[in-house]
Amino acid sequence: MRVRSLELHRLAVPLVRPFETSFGRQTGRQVLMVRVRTDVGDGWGECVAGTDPVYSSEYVDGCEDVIRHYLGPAMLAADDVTAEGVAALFAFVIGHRMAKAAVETAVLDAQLRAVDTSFASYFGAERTEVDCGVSVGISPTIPALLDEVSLYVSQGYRRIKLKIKPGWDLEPVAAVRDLLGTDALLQVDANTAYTLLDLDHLRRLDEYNLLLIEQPFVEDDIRSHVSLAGAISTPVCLDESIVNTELALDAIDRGATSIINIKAGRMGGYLEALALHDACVEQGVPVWCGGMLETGVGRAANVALAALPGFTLPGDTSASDRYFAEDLTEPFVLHDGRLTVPTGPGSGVTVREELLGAWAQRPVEVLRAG
Ligand code: OSB
Ligand code: MG
Repeated sequence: MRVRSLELHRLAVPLVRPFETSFGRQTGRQVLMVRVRTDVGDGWGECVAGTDPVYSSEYVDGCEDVIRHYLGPAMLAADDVTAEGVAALFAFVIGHRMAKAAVETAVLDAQLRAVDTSFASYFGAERTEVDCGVSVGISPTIPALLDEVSLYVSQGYRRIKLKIKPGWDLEPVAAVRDLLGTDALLQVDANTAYTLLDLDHLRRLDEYNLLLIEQPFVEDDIRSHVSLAGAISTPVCLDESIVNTELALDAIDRGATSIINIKAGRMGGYLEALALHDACVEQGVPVWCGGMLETGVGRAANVALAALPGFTLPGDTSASDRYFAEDLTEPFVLHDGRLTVPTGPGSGVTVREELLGAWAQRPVEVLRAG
């Protein structure tokens, strides 16, 4: 296909409640949405980068800049663009995976819509619905946390993930384990808030029958994750560190991680995410689908990915109303703790143009060839 233009939409999307992690508290999301307009039709991709470079080195203004100055012009100059060729087209730019993923996903959406194929069938999804978990932020108090967890349990979520940090770990985990009972699926996510000096403290999490502990140490520090994994019985799962398949396989070989959180946005796109999924299936390493507070556009693709056979643990694929009073697309609604995998062409969801206008932070920027 030929890409005629790329549109950069910057939206301010309100959250239904603040979301707090070890790296900060947010009350809304600044979202970059990319629309490609091609000779075979249009496609959308959502950029998962946050407002500030605190989860990864990427941030939304930086993504916009790299698309404007590098990725967009390269794509507009190409005679024949395919989703499978996007990674090679963008290889001259080092890193910037979240920006690359947004553009690649928009191209894939356009490409698949043109041949009436869903993301799910292109990915090789085997399920029509996926088990859903929910990520629960750091609360002001334990009672407030228990209220929030109780709400999600009553809504049917099949797994709870608690954000932890030093000073907010053993106590909230113990209280939630008590609330849920011994067998309910419970895991924790530290978002790099600890160091190896905390090893003895982290070992105390073993008491709570957790599915896993996600990313206790900084993303480059594979060695400390190896040490921790050897010292605790709770499985260690990497998130931030997993930026491509090669590094993931290396971390698995070294014993740093025995479960992988796959986020396509963090890995440069769904094609790289598929490659990692396949490699993990081959190695017998369970994977689950992470999230980045996506609107319906990103959520649709995540739900399709989570329907692949290697995704054996519930993902952070929660319903639209976990984060948004109104979603940018038709809402994703939980049924018996599951979301239905979209079956329509491309992402299978439709962007509500009126919300693009209502949430616009600034006028749409259009990149054209020449
Ligand atoms: O570490 O998984 C994470 C949100 C933003 C950035 C990083 C993370 C998260 C979440 C929420 O945990 C996932 C979601 O519900 O979309
Ligand atoms: Mg995480």
